[in-house]
Amino acid sequence: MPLRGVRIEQKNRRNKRTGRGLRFGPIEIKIGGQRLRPRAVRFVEKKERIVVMRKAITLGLVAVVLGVVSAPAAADVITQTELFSGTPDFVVPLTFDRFDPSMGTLLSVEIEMILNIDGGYLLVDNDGVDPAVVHAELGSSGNLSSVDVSLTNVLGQPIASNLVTFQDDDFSLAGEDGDGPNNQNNGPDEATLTGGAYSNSDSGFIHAAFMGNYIGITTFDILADINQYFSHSGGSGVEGAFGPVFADGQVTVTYNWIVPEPSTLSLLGFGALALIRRRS
Ligand SMILES: [Ca+2]
Ligand SMILES: [Ca+2]
Repeated sequence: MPLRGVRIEQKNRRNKRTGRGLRFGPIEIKIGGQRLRPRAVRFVEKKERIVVMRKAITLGLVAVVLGVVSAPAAADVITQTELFSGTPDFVVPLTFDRFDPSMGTLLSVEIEMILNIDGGYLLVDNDGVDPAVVHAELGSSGNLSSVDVSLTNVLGQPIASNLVTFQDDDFSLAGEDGDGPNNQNNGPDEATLTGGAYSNSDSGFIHAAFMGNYIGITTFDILADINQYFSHSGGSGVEGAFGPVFADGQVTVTYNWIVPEPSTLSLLGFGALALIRRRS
């Protein structure tokens, strides 16, 4: 059972007077970073240590009670997912609800983008005299943006600003076999990367400085900008022919939040403090 904000510490210390061995220092109980009973550092005898340990166990039990009631009474998650699909290039606005502050306290906001591709092709044709090894990539790139909210993550970087889902392959192409520029003949100087189903994603938690953007009773839009992506490299005499991929995916906004119950907390807190005072 977690003891939220409660620490029971006892450090080993070297006896400065005799310089011998390690001895137990005083037990310290801290709640919320505050020491419960401030004591000077001193060395305690074994018998006294047992008494102190018993006191610590009693206080620990109180702390357990405190820990239980001070834990969020209702931690919850709200997840909203909006879908997109089509043949790139396209831009689609995705609309989400802000977090209603009357419900409780917003702890974090996570944004995730998933981008799937399927189909399409990239043909590479060597028109140079020398054979060439060509690296080909085929896919789609996705970019999220918004004028309503910030998409900056906890490291200060934009979330899903350039998410690329692609497949790639390397082809050994023979030298030009006679098709010439702007023409292909399915010869040994050509190869085709045929599009299949692939997926990629990017996600991150919104920087605390921008969480306020997500609080309110209105909605906000995120623009998903989806584009074709292809490239080939490895032969300067290579030309390409291209068929577009189909893309689909989703953007998910997740709110982690709690409902604090301050009245119950303070009542039990006072009760526990009274118990601590009576026993110490
Ligand atoms: Ca050729
Ligand atoms: Ca050609």
